[in-house]
Amino acid sequence: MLLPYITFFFLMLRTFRSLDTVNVHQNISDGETIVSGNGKFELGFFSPGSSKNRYLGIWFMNTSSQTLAWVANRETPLIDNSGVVKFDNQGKLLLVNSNGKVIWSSNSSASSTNTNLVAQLLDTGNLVVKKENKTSDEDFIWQSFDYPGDTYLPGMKLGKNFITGRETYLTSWRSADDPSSGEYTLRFSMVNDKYQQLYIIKSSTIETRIGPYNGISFSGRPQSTPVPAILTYVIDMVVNQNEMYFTTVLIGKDPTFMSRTIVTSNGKLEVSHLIPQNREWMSVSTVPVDYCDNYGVCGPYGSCNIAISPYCGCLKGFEQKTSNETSLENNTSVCRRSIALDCGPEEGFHKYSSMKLPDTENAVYSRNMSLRDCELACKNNCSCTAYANPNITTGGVGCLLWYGELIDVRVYPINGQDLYVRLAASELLELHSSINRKKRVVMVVTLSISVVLVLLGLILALHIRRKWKKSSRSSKQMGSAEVPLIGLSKISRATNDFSVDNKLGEGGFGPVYKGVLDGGQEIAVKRLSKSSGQGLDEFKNEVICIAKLQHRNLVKLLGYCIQGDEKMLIYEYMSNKSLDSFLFADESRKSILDWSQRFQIIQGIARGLLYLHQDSRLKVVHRDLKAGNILLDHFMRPKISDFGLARMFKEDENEANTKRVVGTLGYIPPEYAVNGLYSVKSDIFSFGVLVLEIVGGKKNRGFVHEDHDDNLLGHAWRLYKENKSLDLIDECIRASYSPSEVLRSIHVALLCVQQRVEDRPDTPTVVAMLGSEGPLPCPKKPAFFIHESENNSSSIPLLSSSVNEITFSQVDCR
Ligand code: ACK
Repeated sequence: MLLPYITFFFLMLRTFRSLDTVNVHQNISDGETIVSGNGKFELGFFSPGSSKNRYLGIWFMNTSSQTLAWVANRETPLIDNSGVVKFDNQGKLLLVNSNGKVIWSSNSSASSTNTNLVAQLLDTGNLVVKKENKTSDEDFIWQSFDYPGDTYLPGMKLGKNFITGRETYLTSWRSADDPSSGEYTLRFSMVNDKYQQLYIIKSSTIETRIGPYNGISFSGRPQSTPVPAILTYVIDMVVNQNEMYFTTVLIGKDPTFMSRTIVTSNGKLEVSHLIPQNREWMSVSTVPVDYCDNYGVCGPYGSCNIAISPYCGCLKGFEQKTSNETSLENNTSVCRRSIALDCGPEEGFHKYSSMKLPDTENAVYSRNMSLRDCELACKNNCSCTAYANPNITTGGVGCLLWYGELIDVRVYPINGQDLYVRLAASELLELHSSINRKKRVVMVVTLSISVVLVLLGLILALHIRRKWKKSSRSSKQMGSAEVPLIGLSKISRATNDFSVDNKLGEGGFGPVYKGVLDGGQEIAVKRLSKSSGQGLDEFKNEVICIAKLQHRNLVKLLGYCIQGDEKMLIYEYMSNKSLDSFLFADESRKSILDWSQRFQIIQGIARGLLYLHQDSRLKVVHRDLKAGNILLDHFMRPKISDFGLARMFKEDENEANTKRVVGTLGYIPPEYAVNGLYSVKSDIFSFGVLVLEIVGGKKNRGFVHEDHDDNLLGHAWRLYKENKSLDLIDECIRASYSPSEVLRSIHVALLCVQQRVEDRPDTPTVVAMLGSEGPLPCPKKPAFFIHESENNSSSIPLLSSSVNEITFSQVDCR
């Protein structure tokens, strides 16, 4: 008897879960959830960590462990599963316990009673109350983004509304088990006319200052791991009479990308990105980073430098107080002016470069003042102690004037700013003459060294000249390659002298190293071994060919190097390496690539090929398309690499002939293996093999089956004829695949590996067939190689004849 009710209950639950909206007649009970339209966020009841308390919250979906983005009743937990969210027609969300007592309310109200009100969980993770058909921010009656907990999500505004007085800031959780307000907050500087900076505050003490805002980001936030090139964070700073806030906007749409920023319960601000492959959060930047991030740690006029010991010193023109002075004054300040100011006309400013600008609480900002006017304004006011232009985007316009002590200054190794500090005339004179003295000493030393160097140089010149002539001859042959020539020393530095630790692997033509250029860019260096088969011709070919090509599915060549005997290609670094390192690996690595990723990889490779064959400035046949030559970036997007064997065709040229058959067995089409004929259809054949390998997770060459001797192509054809194509699928993705996409991929692959060139589809057709759902032509028996016997050492494979007899299919075929 109970069964129908239980079934009905689960049906209700499932229907409910797919909704992102509830109206005034619907309640949400513990156990029920609503899901944002894009499937990224879910709202419902949860218990954090080991706690038994129940809370209403919003969490990220598809993460390996539950990650909360917002909690409603963080201070008033429910002690059992009886919680219900009600929603009244005045726009109020109410959380009610088993006694009917309201334990949390959104405290919002619509201007009039309205039955068309809805509560909706938006794609951004924002829970909003609004009239049913309203979409804009201003129309929301209430939104959870105005009441954040410890998490900042892109699109949220942190700051203050001067009209309502509401301040929006983050507050840490007490602990992982307890979302109630912890000790730490992240707040914007709150005085209306102050320049923008952020503080991490413990109770009411500033722990760390992040900023000031430099027009692009908050200085003092460490360089985070770069977001993928197609995504950019833009900080939007809004300051007007009514409000002052900042928000971040993600530009460039990668639907899988998720980011969050939290204040942890131990007072750190942490930015993390979700890694789609393992659904785990990767921390990309954390503040505070080091000792110098402790707010004001070196006292007023002190300067912290993490690169020297001790970290704390005084700004130039200031000196350490004696211990007597410090104890007499009974404060922690340790720096004082070496020479007191008298506001005389000779007083001026000393420029400190690469600094974190002092706390702007003591500063006044003028948006339109030039740096020269800024200096004059500071000079004309005896209590002005320093000035700077905080905004690096305005070309020198914008002026901050500090009055009183300069606090929380540090030296940055990179990305610091210029600060001009007022000093007494005699101090400036002393500083500048000591700088001049130093300059003179440096000049004398430099001159003597130069003389010695010139002599040495002359001796070396002849030797270098000889070497240079040799390498420039090679460089000239590169013609008009559109990528820079990079010096060997730079590459050596980037790869730690080609250390074994940096080695990524060994390609056909030599080792590949990971490197990091001086600016921080990660690279992969393909170093052609002297003994390799890739001579100067193939090298030139690869540079000239790929330098002219730019597409998101082709690996990007950043530069090349020819010096002496060394020949190197410098590529963008692909953090997930090659496709074969996933496809043909052990179960756990294989299963990282689920079906939807595999299908996207198939489509990405097809688009890359379309560009090579048709859309680029050249018509290029790759000739060595295989899983090992598909590299995967941070987001598992495929990029075709290794253009050493590629050939450029003239626009009206369709086919070429070679006596030297190159490529990789298992991927070579019959007309090329036997007659040396190649065309874009050779790449189509290799693509077909590759697709079957991606679907099946097995190599074509070396494929064994207990029932027959066919290779993967033969096996796929057998299954196709028996209407069992789905049996081809890699075991470890059985849980994730879409049958229609798998069947379509196999069908298209079989068309690509046809024996006769004219039976294979052209590249635009391949791309179109993969992206549509319409009927497909029927494949004939593919060109598959008879299984090679163990002792067959022939490098040119034997072909089975293709018999054009069966027109039988699973996907509709014409
Ligand atoms: O499969 P893998 O780990 O990925 O091993 C090979 C190895 O170098 C020899 O080709 C890796 N490799 C090649 N080019 C790149 C690149 N641009 N970024 C990262 N790894 C690369 C490849």
